[in-house]
Amino acid sequence: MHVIDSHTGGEPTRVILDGAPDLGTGPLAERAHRLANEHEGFYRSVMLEPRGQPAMVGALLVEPVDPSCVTGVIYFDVDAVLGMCGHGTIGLTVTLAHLGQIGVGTHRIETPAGVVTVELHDTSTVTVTNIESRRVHSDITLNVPGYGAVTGDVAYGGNWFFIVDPSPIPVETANIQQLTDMTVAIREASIAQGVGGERGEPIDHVIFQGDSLLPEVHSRNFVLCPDDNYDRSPCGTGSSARLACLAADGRLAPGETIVQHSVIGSAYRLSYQPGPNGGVIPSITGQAHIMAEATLIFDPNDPFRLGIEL
Ligand code: PYC
Repeated sequence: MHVIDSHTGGEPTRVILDGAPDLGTGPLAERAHRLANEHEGFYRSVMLEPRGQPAMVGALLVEPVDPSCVTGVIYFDVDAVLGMCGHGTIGLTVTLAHLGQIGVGTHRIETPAGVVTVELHDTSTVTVTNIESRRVHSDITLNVPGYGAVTGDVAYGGNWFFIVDPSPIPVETANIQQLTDMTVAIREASIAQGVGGERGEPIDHVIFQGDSLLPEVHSRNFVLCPDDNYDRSPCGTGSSARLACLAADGRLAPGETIVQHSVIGSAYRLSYQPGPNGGVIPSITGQAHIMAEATLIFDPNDPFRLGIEL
Protein backbone atom coordinates (compact mmCIF):
# COMPACT_ATOMS: atom_id res chain seq x y z
CA MET A 1 0.00 0.00 0.00
CA HIS A 2 1.54 3.30 -1.11
CA VAL A 3 0.90 6.36 1.01
CA ILE A 4 2.01 9.98 1.23
CA ASP A 5 2.03 11.64 4.65
CA SER A 6 1.69 15.38 5.15
CA HIS A 7 0.71 17.63 7.99
CA THR A 8 -1.51 20.69 7.98
CA GLY A 9 -0.68 22.99 10.86
CA GLY A 10 0.70 19.97 12.73
CA GLU A 11 -2.31 17.67 12.03
CA PRO A 12 -1.26 14.61 9.98
CA THR A 13 -2.95 13.33 6.82
CA ARG A 14 -2.09 10.01 5.17
CA VAL A 15 -3.19 9.86 1.53
CA ILE A 16 -3.66 6.24 0.36
CA LEU A 17 -2.71 5.91 -3.27
CA ASP A 18 -3.31 2.18 -3.78
CA GLY A 19 -3.77 -1.13 -2.00
CA ALA A 20 -7.08 -0.23 -0.28
CA PRO A 21 -10.25 -2.38 -0.46
CA ASP A 22 -12.53 -1.81 -3.46
CA LEU A 23 -15.58 0.15 -2.27
CA GLY A 24 -17.47 -0.27 -5.55
CA THR A 25 -19.32 2.53 -7.30
CA GLY A 26 -22.18 4.89 -6.45
CA PRO A 27 -22.47 8.05 -4.35
CA LEU A 28 -19.45 8.70 -2.09
CA ALA A 29 -21.69 8.73 0.99
CA GLU A 30 -22.67 5.10 0.20
CA ARG A 31 -19.03 4.12 -0.38
CA ALA A 32 -18.09 5.80 2.92
CA HIS A 33 -20.82 3.76 4.62
CA ARG A 34 -19.33 0.59 3.09
CA LEU A 35 -15.87 1.56 4.35
CA ALA A 36 -17.24 2.16 7.87
CA ASN A 37 -19.27 -1.05 8.02
CA GLU A 38 -17.24 -3.59 6.07
CA HIS A 39 -13.60 -2.51 6.31
CA GLU A 40 -13.03 -1.29 9.86
CA GLY A 41 -9.96 -3.54 10.20
CA PHE A 42 -8.39 -1.91 7.14
CA TYR A 43 -8.70 1.70 8.19
CA ARG A 44 -7.83 1.02 11.83
CA SER A 45 -4.64 -0.83 10.83
CA VAL A 46 -3.52 2.15 8.71
CA MET A 47 -4.21 4.70 11.49
CA LEU A 48 -3.27 2.78 14.66
CA GLU A 49 0.22 2.70 16.12
CA PRO A 50 2.78 1.42 15.27
CA ARG A 51 1.99 2.15 11.60
CA GLY A 52 -0.07 5.25 12.24
CA GLN A 53 0.00 7.89 14.93
CA PRO A 54 -2.45 9.65 17.26
CA ALA A 55 -4.66 12.23 15.54
CA MET A 56 -3.82 10.98 12.05
CA VAL A 57 -6.53 11.21 9.37
CA GLY A 58 -6.55 8.90 6.35
CA ALA A 59 -7.59 10.07 2.89
CA LEU A 60 -8.65 7.23 0.62
CA LEU A 61 -8.68 8.28 -3.03
CA VAL A 62 -11.69 6.99 -4.99
CA GLU A 63 -13.16 7.58 -8.45
CA PRO A 64 -15.42 10.68 -8.27
CA VAL A 65 -19.03 10.49 -9.48
CA ASP A 66 -18.75 14.07 -10.78
CA PRO A 67 -16.30 14.00 -13.73
CA SER A 68 -15.37 17.67 -13.15
CA CYS A 69 -13.63 16.63 -9.91
CA VAL A 70 -9.92 15.88 -9.90
CA THR A 71 -10.54 13.03 -7.43
CA GLY A 72 -12.99 11.64 -4.92
CA VAL A 73 -11.84 11.12 -1.34
CA ILE A 74 -13.13 9.44 1.79
CA TYR A 75 -11.59 10.59 5.08
CA PHE A 76 -11.37 8.59 8.30
CA ASP A 77 -9.57 8.51 11.60
CA VAL A 78 -8.99 5.44 13.73
CA ASP A 79 -12.54 5.55 15.11
CA ALA A 80 -14.79 6.99 12.43
CA VAL A 81 -15.31 7.59 8.73
CA LEU A 82 -15.72 11.37 8.31
CA GLY A 83 -18.10 13.32 6.06
CA MET A 84 -15.41 15.85 5.17
CA CYS A 85 -12.05 16.98 6.54
CA GLY A 86 -10.66 20.48 6.06
CA HIS A 87 -7.07 19.90 7.11
CA GLY A 88 -7.13 16.63 5.13
CA THR A 89 -8.30 18.50 2.01
CA ILE A 90 -5.42 20.98 2.36
CA GLY A 91 -3.02 18.03 2.82
CA LEU A 92 -4.55 16.14 -0.13
CA THR A 93 -4.27 19.18 -2.43
CA VAL A 94 -0.59 19.66 -1.58
CA THR A 95 -0.08 15.90 -2.08
CA LEU A 96 -1.74 15.95 -5.53
CA ALA A 97 0.54 18.88 -6.47
CA HIS A 98 3.58 16.97 -5.14
CA LEU A 99 2.56 14.06 -7.42
CA GLY A 100 2.31 16.44 -10.39
CA GLN A 101 -1.42 15.70 -10.77
CA ILE A 102 -2.52 19.31 -10.29
CA GLY A 103 -0.90 22.73 -10.53
CA VAL A 104 -1.47 26.17 -9.08
CA GLY A 105 -5.12 27.13 -9.64
CA THR A 106 -8.62 25.97 -8.79
CA HIS A 107 -9.75 22.33 -8.63
CA ARG A 108 -12.81 20.41 -7.45
CA ILE A 109 -12.71 17.45 -5.05
CA GLU A 110 -15.68 15.18 -4.25
CA THR A 111 -16.26 14.10 -0.64
CA PRO A 112 -19.14 12.20 1.01
CA ALA A 113 -20.45 15.59 2.25
CA GLY A 114 -20.40 17.12 -1.27
CA VAL A 115 -18.05 18.75 -3.75
CA VAL A 116 -15.53 21.23 -2.35
CA THR A 117 -13.32 23.63 -4.30
CA VAL A 118 -9.64 24.07 -3.58
CA GLU A 119 -7.31 26.79 -4.76
CA LEU A 120 -3.63 25.90 -4.71
CA HIS A 121 -1.71 29.17 -4.31
CA ASP A 122 1.85 27.73 -4.14
CA THR A 123 3.43 24.40 -3.15
CA SER A 124 1.99 24.55 0.38
CA THR A 125 -0.82 27.12 0.64
CA VAL A 126 -4.41 26.12 -0.13
CA THR A 127 -7.83 27.74 0.20
CA VAL A 128 -10.71 25.30 0.64
CA THR A 129 -14.22 26.48 -0.19
CA ASN A 130 -16.28 24.08 1.86
CA ILE A 131 -19.84 22.81 1.53
CA GLU A 132 -22.59 25.01 2.97
CA SER A 133 -22.32 25.00 6.74
CA ARG A 134 -25.06 25.83 9.23
CA ARG A 135 -25.97 26.21 12.86
CA VAL A 136 -28.91 23.99 13.80
CA HIS A 137 -29.32 24.69 17.55
CA SER A 138 -28.13 27.58 19.69
CA ASP A 139 -27.72 27.70 23.47
CA ILE A 140 -28.46 24.04 24.14
CA THR A 141 -27.70 23.05 27.74
CA LEU A 142 -26.33 19.58 28.46
CA ASN A 143 -26.05 18.04 31.89
CA VAL A 144 -22.48 16.73 31.79
CA PRO A 145 -21.63 14.17 34.49
CA GLY A 146 -18.79 15.45 36.66
CA TYR A 147 -19.02 18.96 35.19
CA GLY A 148 -22.67 20.07 35.52
CA ALA A 149 -24.55 22.27 33.03
CA VAL A 150 -22.67 23.14 29.83
CA THR A 151 -24.26 25.36 27.17
CA GLY A 152 -23.26 25.41 23.50
CA ASP A 153 -24.37 25.42 19.87
CA VAL A 154 -24.78 22.50 17.48
CA ALA A 155 -23.46 23.23 13.98
CA TYR A 156 -22.55 21.33 10.81
CA GLY A 157 -19.45 21.99 8.70
CA GLY A 158 -19.12 18.56 7.01
CA ASN A 159 -19.07 16.88 10.44
CA TRP A 160 -21.26 17.58 13.52
CA PHE A 161 -19.94 19.90 16.23
CA PHE A 162 -20.97 20.96 19.73
CA ILE A 163 -19.33 24.38 20.19
CA VAL A 164 -18.80 25.95 23.58
CA ASP A 165 -17.92 29.66 23.46
CA PRO A 166 -16.31 30.86 25.67
CA SER A 167 -14.29 27.83 26.74
CA PRO A 168 -14.72 26.93 30.41
CA ILE A 169 -10.99 26.02 30.51
CA PRO A 170 -8.22 28.28 29.12
CA VAL A 171 -7.26 26.95 25.67
CA GLU A 172 -3.57 26.40 26.33
CA THR A 173 -1.25 23.46 25.70
CA ALA A 174 -0.72 23.01 29.47
CA ASN A 175 -4.44 22.17 29.74
CA ILE A 176 -4.70 19.63 26.90
CA GLN A 177 -5.53 16.69 29.20
CA GLN A 178 -8.21 18.67 31.08
CA LEU A 179 -9.64 19.97 27.78
CA THR A 180 -9.70 16.43 26.38
CA ASP A 181 -11.42 14.96 29.45
CA MET A 182 -14.15 17.60 29.48
CA THR A 183 -14.83 17.55 25.74
CA VAL A 184 -15.08 13.73 25.76
CA ALA A 185 -17.62 14.03 28.61
CA ILE A 186 -19.60 16.61 26.61
CA ARG A 187 -19.66 14.42 23.49
CA GLU A 188 -20.86 11.44 25.56
CA ALA A 189 -23.51 13.60 27.28
CA SER A 190 -24.76 14.92 23.91
CA ILE A 191 -25.20 11.34 22.68
CA ALA A 192 -26.84 10.15 25.93
CA GLN A 193 -29.20 13.17 25.93
CA GLY A 194 -30.10 12.86 22.22
CA VAL A 195 -28.59 16.23 21.20
CA GLY A 196 -27.34 16.20 17.60
CA GLY A 197 -28.19 17.24 14.05
CA GLU A 198 -31.67 17.79 12.59
CA ARG A 199 -32.08 14.11 11.81
CA GLY A 200 -30.53 12.94 15.06
CA GLU A 201 -27.00 12.73 13.63
CA PRO A 202 -24.64 12.25 16.60
CA ILE A 203 -22.13 14.92 17.60
CA ASP A 204 -18.72 13.63 16.50
CA HIS A 205 -16.54 16.64 17.42
CA VAL A 206 -16.54 19.14 20.31
CA ILE A 207 -14.99 22.62 20.15
CA PHE A 208 -13.99 24.96 22.97
CA GLN A 209 -13.41 28.52 21.75
CA GLY A 210 -10.79 30.40 23.77
CA ASP A 211 -9.29 33.86 23.66
CA SER A 212 -6.07 34.68 21.88
CA LEU A 213 -3.54 37.02 23.45
CA LEU A 214 -2.41 38.12 19.96
CA PRO A 215 -4.38 41.12 18.65
CA GLU A 216 -4.25 39.85 15.06
CA VAL A 217 -5.72 36.46 16.06
CA HIS A 218 -9.50 36.29 16.57
CA SER A 219 -9.53 33.22 18.85
CA ARG A 220 -7.81 29.95 19.72
CA ASN A 221 -9.71 26.67 19.63
CA PHE A 222 -9.46 23.19 21.08
CA VAL A 223 -11.16 20.58 18.90
CA LEU A 224 -11.85 17.04 20.06
CA CYS A 225 -11.98 14.50 17.20
CA PRO A 226 -13.83 11.13 17.17
CA ASP A 227 -10.63 9.26 18.08
CA ASP A 228 -10.44 11.28 21.36
CA ASN A 229 -7.38 13.12 20.08
CA TYR A 230 -7.31 16.88 19.67
CA ASP A 231 -6.91 18.47 16.25
CA ARG A 232 -3.46 20.02 16.00
CA SER A 233 -4.80 22.29 13.24
CA PRO A 234 -7.71 24.70 13.82
CA CYS A 235 -10.00 22.07 12.14
CA GLY A 236 -11.42 22.99 8.75
CA THR A 237 -14.89 21.51 9.24
CA GLY A 238 -14.93 22.84 12.82
CA SER A 239 -13.94 26.32 11.65
CA SER A 240 -16.75 26.08 9.07
CA ALA A 241 -19.29 25.19 11.78
CA ARG A 242 -17.94 28.04 13.89
CA LEU A 243 -18.25 30.51 10.98
CA ALA A 244 -21.91 29.47 10.69
CA CYS A 245 -22.40 30.34 14.38
CA LEU A 246 -20.57 33.69 14.09
CA ALA A 247 -22.68 34.57 11.04
CA ALA A 248 -25.94 33.52 12.72
CA ASP A 249 -25.09 35.72 15.74
CA GLY A 250 -24.13 38.70 13.54
CA ARG A 251 -20.57 38.60 14.93
CA LEU A 252 -18.83 38.35 11.55
CA ALA A 253 -19.84 39.97 8.27
CA PRO A 254 -19.69 38.17 4.90
CA GLY A 255 -16.23 38.60 3.34
CA GLU A 256 -14.60 39.70 6.62
CA THR A 257 -11.44 37.65 7.31
CA ILE A 258 -10.34 36.39 10.71
CA VAL A 259 -7.35 34.33 11.85
CA GLN A 260 -8.18 31.25 13.90
CA HIS A 261 -5.46 29.51 15.91
CA SER A 262 -5.44 25.92 17.13
CA VAL A 263 -4.42 25.04 20.68
CA ILE A 264 -0.82 24.56 19.46
CA GLY A 265 -0.87 27.92 17.64
CA SER A 266 -1.20 26.84 13.99
CA ALA A 267 -3.32 29.20 11.89
CA TYR A 268 -6.16 29.29 9.35
CA ARG A 269 -7.49 32.41 7.68
CA LEU A 270 -11.30 32.20 7.60
CA SER A 271 -14.14 34.01 5.89
CA TYR A 272 -17.55 33.16 4.45
CA GLN A 273 -20.16 34.11 1.92
CA PRO A 274 -23.89 33.61 2.50
CA GLY A 275 -25.05 30.17 1.31
CA PRO A 276 -28.13 29.49 -0.85
CA ASN A 277 -29.94 27.64 1.97
CA GLY A 278 -29.48 30.15 4.80
CA GLY A 279 -26.08 28.87 5.96
CA VAL A 280 -22.57 29.99 5.01
CA ILE A 281 -20.06 28.95 2.37
CA PRO A 282 -16.77 28.91 4.32
CA SER A 283 -13.30 29.69 2.95
CA ILE A 284 -10.39 28.20 4.87
CA THR A 285 -6.79 29.02 4.00
CA GLY A 286 -3.96 27.02 5.51
CA GLN A 287 -0.67 25.36 4.72
CA ALA A 288 0.38 21.71 4.47
CA HIS A 289 3.82 20.13 4.09
CA ILE A 290 4.76 16.70 2.74
CA MET A 291 6.59 14.53 5.30
CA ALA A 292 6.98 11.06 3.75
CA GLU A 293 6.31 8.81 0.81
CA ALA A 294 6.08 5.22 2.00
CA THR A 295 5.06 1.66 1.21
CA LEU A 296 3.12 0.15 4.11
CA ILE A 297 3.91 -3.51 4.69
CA PHE A 298 1.50 -5.92 6.43
CA ASP A 299 3.74 -8.85 7.41
CA PRO A 300 1.53 -11.92 8.14
CA ASN A 301 3.94 -12.87 10.94
CA ASP A 302 3.70 -9.47 12.62
CA PRO A 303 1.59 -9.83 15.83
CA PHE A 304 0.72 -6.10 15.54
CA ARG A 305 -0.04 -6.25 11.81
CA LEU A 306 -3.51 -4.83 12.47
CA GLY A 307 -2.23 -2.20 14.91
CA ILE A 308 -2.05 -1.96 18.69
CA GLU A 309 -5.61 -2.39 19.99
CA LEU A 310 -5.74 -1.47 23.68
O1 PYC B 1 -9.90 19.71 9.56
O2 PYC B 1 -12.00 19.20 9.28
C1 PYC B 1 -10.90 18.99 9.77
C2 PYC B 1 -10.71 17.82 10.65
C3 PYC B 1 -11.65 16.92 11.04
C4 PYC B 1 -11.00 16.00 11.86
C5 PYC B 1 -9.67 16.36 11.95
N1 PYC B 1 -9.51 17.48 11.20
